[in-house]
Amino acid sequence: MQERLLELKEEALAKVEAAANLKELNDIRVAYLGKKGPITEVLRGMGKLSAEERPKMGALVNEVREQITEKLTAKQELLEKEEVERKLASETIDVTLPGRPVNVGGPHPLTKVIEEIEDLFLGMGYSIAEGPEVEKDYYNFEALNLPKDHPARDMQDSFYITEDILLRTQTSPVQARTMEKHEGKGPVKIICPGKVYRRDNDDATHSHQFTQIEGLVVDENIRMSDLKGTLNTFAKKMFGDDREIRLRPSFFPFTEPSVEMDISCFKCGGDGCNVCKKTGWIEILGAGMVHPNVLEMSGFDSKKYTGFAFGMGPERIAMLKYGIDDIRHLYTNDNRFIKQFNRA
Ligand code: 2NM
Repeated sequence: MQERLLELKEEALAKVEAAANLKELNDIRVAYLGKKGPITEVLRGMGKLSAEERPKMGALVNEVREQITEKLTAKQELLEKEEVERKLASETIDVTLPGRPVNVGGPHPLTKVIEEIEDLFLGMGYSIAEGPEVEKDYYNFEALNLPKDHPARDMQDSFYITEDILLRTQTSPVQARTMEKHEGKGPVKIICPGKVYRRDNDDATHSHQFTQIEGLVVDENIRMSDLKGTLNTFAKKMFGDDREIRLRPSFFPFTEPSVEMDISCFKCGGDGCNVCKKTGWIEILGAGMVHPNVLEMSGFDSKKYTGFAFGMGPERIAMLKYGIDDIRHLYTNDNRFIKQFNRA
């Protein structure tokens, strides 16, 4: 029995010595010292020994186990240390290497124009109103004096989702909703920036999705002169102090009378150049006095209240301002394009 124990000890110590990794070491630990291992088996056989031999053998078993355990622990420490050293060697970082360049973007030109217009109107006491892009036919058309079968609905081919739900074709439904919320009481003084959608084939000047900013003021005694003064201030703040404006008669179903506003060309000052197509004037926005039908449908007494409204396209303004020749540049998000507006 003693011989068998010493044999097992030598065997175990040799294997521990030869173990190549922690997994092998653990397997050896289980094989020799575990409950089903040969040493436990020797212990079990001790019942057959005489009372004299039993303590001696017990002591020997304990000594053998201790020696194996000691060797295991030492080997484990060695293997762990080797592993750490291997890791350190393979994961060295050369702190002198230059960093990888980060492709930094910049503010999007469209965002810049929208924020500039927003700031300008906020400074004149307007609030910003927002609403859903998936809109009811009622707010998008009906409440804006465009009843079903109105010929002007053809002007805006729309993305319909159901018979009476569509992607809004303008931001004016937000204004109809806001007026409704006021329950017939003024003043209303808002701008509505946001995305709109029209069924159009994309090209250099058209996009099926673009942005609009529309403004609305409703109160007692709002007149055309208020609209004109507001637009004049806007034109000068946005395009330069020496801008002049001119209003041309136009038509929109939701305003009467309706106008279009031109500004004197900010590039040539009115002499005629490539930006203004030799006319000296650049068309910027549409506007007008809110149609009484629109006021009434949104709950305002059109005998007591009047209002003006205007609408513009930030894409067009951004393209004019930055000399962008294709609207699609604003949507392809090529960083080489966007980066150029960091400083402007
Ligand atoms: C424009 C031109 C003229 C407009 C009208 C309204 C509302 F809701 F008050 F009826 N919102 N926006 C309007 C008027 C928009 O865009 C070229």
